[in-house]
Amino acid sequence: MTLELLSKKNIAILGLSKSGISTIKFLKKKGFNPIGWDDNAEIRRKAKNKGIRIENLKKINIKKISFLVVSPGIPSIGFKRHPLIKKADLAGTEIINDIELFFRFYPKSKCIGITGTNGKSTTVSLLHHIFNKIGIRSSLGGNIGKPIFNLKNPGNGFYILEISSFQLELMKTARFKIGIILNITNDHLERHGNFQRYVSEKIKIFNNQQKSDLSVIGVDDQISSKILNKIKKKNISEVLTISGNNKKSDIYIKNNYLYIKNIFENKKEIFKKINLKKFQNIISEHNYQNIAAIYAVLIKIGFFNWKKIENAIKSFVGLPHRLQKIREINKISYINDSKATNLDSTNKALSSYKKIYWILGGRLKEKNLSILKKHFFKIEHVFLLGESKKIYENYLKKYLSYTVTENLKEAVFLAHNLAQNYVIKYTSSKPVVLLSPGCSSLDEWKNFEERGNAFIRLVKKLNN
Ligand code: UMA
Ligand code: ADP
Repeated sequence: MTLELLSKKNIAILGLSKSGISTIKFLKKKGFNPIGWDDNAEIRRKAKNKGIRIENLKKINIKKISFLVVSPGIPSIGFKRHPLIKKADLAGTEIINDIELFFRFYPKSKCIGITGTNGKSTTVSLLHHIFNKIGIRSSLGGNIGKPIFNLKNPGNGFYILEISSFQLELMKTARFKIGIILNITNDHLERHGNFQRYVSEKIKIFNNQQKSDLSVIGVDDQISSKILNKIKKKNISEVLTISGNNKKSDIYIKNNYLYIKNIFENKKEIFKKINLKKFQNIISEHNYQNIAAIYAVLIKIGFFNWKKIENAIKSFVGLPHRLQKIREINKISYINDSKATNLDSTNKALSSYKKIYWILGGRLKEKNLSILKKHFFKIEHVFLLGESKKIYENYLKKYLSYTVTENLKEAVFLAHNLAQNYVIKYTSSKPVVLLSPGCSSLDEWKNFEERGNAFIRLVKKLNN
C-alpha cells in the first residue's frame, strides 16, 4: 500500500489509550482525518478533549472504513476477539495495529524487534543504553510503554522495539532487520487460549525477514528446537542461537563465561570469551541470556570494540521492579520483583537467592507451582496475596509454611517481622524478603509498576 493510495482511505482507530492517541496524532500530522472509538466512556471523553474525532464504530457503516487500527490490549483473534473486529473483518476492512501501520509508511526503516516471554524490557533497555554509550543512534519503544509513533526517527541508527505477542497478532508486513525471541514459556494464555497459539504469535517476529536479516533464537526452552527447525527450514535469514547452557549454540554461557563461536568461519572456533562476573550489576544468570542476545546484535552490526561494550554494560543500572534491591535492614535485603508476572520469571527470582521470605500471588495465570518445587528447600515462609490465594494455599500446604494475608501491607509487615527474628537467631544468614508474585497485578493494581511502587513505599517505612 503506497502512501498515495493510503491517503484516499478512511482510517478508524479502536482503543484510545497510548497507542491509539499516538496513531491519531501521527495520522493527523500526515493530513488524514481519522476517527476514533473506545468502549470506555471516560477515555472517549478525554480523547474528545484532545481534539480527537469520536465516532461510534458500532453504528457507522464499517464497510466505509479501509483500515481499522487496533490497540494491543484489545484481542483481535481467537475466542476473545472484539465484536467490532469481527464485523470489520467480515466487511473486508483491513485490521492492523500501530506498528504495522508504521511499516506501511516506512517499510525500509531499520528495526530491531525483541520478543520473548521474559527479559524483553531488560534487553531492549540495555541495548539502547549500549548503543548510546558506543555512539550508535537508537530510539527505544513498543511494548515497553512508548508507542512507535511517539519515537524520534533515529536517522541512520536503529529503532529498538520491545514486541509483545499482543502486538504480533496484527503484524503482516513488518520486517525486523534483527528479530529476537529470547525465550518462550507459558504466559498470556487467558488471551491466546493455548500455548500453541501464543507460540505461533511469537514466531511472527521472523516473518518477512530477508537474506541480509538476522534471527536470534534462545534455545533453552522445550519449544525452542521446533522454532529453530522451522526458521532454518525457511532458509531465508541468517540464524544465531543463544543459550544459557547448550554448547552447541552460537553464543552460550558456561561457568559464568560467555562464549561466542566464530560465526564467520563456520562456527568452528571460539571467537570470543567474556567473563560475565565483571558485570556486577547484572545479577542472576537469567540476565546472561539477555546479554547473549545483545552480543548477537552487536556482532551482526559489526561492532567489535569489546572494551567499549563491556564498559557500557558495566554502567547499566538495571530497571526498576526487576529483582530491584530496595533496602537492607540487619543483613536482610528487600527485593522488588513486581514485574515477575508469570511463573518462569518467579522461577528465575527464586534461583537467585539462598534463603527466602516470599510474597506470592495476584491474578492467577498458572495454577501449578511444580516448576518452582526445586526451590522450596530455600523458602522459609510464603505470604499469600490476591485472587490466587486459595489455589496456591491448596498447592503449598503440603510443602511449605505459609500465611494467607489480607493485603500487600500485611504481607510486607509479617515478612519483615519473621525475617528479622530469623537473623537474630541465625546471625550468619542473609535472607531476602522477596516480592515475586508470579501473577499479574490486575486483581488489585493498575499495573505491575503500581504494585512495585506500593512495595517500595512499604519497605521504606519499615523500622530498623
Ligand atoms: N478497550 C476497548 N474495548 C475493549 C478493550 C479495551 O475499547 O474491549 C480500550 C481500553 O479502554 C483502552 C484501550 O482499548 O483505552 C486499550 O489499550 P491498550 O491496553 O492497548 O493500551 P495502550 O496504552 O495503548 O498500551 C499498549 C500496550 N498495552 C497492552 O498490550 C495491554 C502497552 O503494553 C504498550 O506499552 C503500549 O501499547 C505502547 O506500545 C503494556 C502491557 O501490559 C505495558 N503489555 C503486555 C505485557 O507486557 O504483558 C503485553
Ligand atoms: P519482559 O519485558 O519480557 O516482561 P523484563 O525484563 O521486564 O521482561 O523482566 C520481567 C521479569 O522476568 C523480571 O522478574 C525479571 O527479573 C525476569 N527476567 C529478566 N530476564 C529474564 C530472562 N531472560 N529469562 C527469564 N526471566 C527473566
